Amino acid sequence: MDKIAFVTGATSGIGKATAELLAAHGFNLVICGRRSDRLDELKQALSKQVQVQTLTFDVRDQQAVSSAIDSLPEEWKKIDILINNAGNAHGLAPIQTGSSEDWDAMMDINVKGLLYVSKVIIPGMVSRKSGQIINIGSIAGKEVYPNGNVYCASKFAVDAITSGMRLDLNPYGIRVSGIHPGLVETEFSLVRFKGDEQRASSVYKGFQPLTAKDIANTILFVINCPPHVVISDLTILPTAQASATIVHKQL
Ligand code: NDP
Ligand code: 8X3
Repeated sequence: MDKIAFVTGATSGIGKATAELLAAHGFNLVICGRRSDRLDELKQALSKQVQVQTLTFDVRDQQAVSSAIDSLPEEWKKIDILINNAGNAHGLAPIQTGSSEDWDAMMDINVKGLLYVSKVIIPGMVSRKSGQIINIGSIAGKEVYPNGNVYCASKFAVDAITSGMRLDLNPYGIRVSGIHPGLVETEFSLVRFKGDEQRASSVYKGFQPLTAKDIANTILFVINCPPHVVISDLTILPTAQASATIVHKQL
């Protein structure tokens, strides 16, 4: 069987664009998310190019994560590339008024969910002494911005976990990369602002944001590096964005 890539958060945005691009480059795919209708639709489209398995689970539910992955046919359990992408921001509020439900969601999804998925997939990579893990962090995991508090903390944690994985998996030839995007126009802000379309679209007004395809291209570049090369840490920003807080907008 050709290489298998396992993509979390494939129902939307960066994960979906990555699944589409990897399919076009011949990777068989395990695509994951909670919205099974979207996974089925994507599977139907991509199955014309490669073999596709769908797994529906909430990354917060450790039992669901492991039983979903365990349910894969044996030949599909040899995952070559894990792309830990599932995640979101929930809310944008000062620390003194932030909602603890939002805090829980971000820590449980962005940090613990990434760990739960990795915990099931890494042992196979270790025993095969091969594999590649790409964790999607954020510019928010490099710089804290006002009201970003807990989302930033979750992405700083992703950055630290990525470095930790690289250290611990070094003896096994497993390549571990962190990709840290700036502003990418996806459903991200719609989720952050709880469905407020106007507020979400205003985030990307007055400049050209990154697209999900830009990040997918970056992921493909990282995957396609020769086996002796690992891109350990890559930050990618729109040209108009100089830092987490400085964006040159022309409104
Ligand atoms: P989207 O909202 O478009 O996609 C988020 C994806 O994560 C969806 O497929 C969603 O699937 C999945 N997801 C969210 N919560 C869960 C959950 N509890 N269990 C399983 N899957 C879940 O956003 P993006 O594509 O922009 O975000 C992808 C990653 O990129 C995230 O980690 C985000 O933090 C990061 N990022 C985004 C940036 C941006 O500006 N857009 C910039 C930097 C990083 P479903 O709802 O079906 O479960
Ligand atoms: C997403 C980018 O700047 O909205 O991680 O946090 S930002």
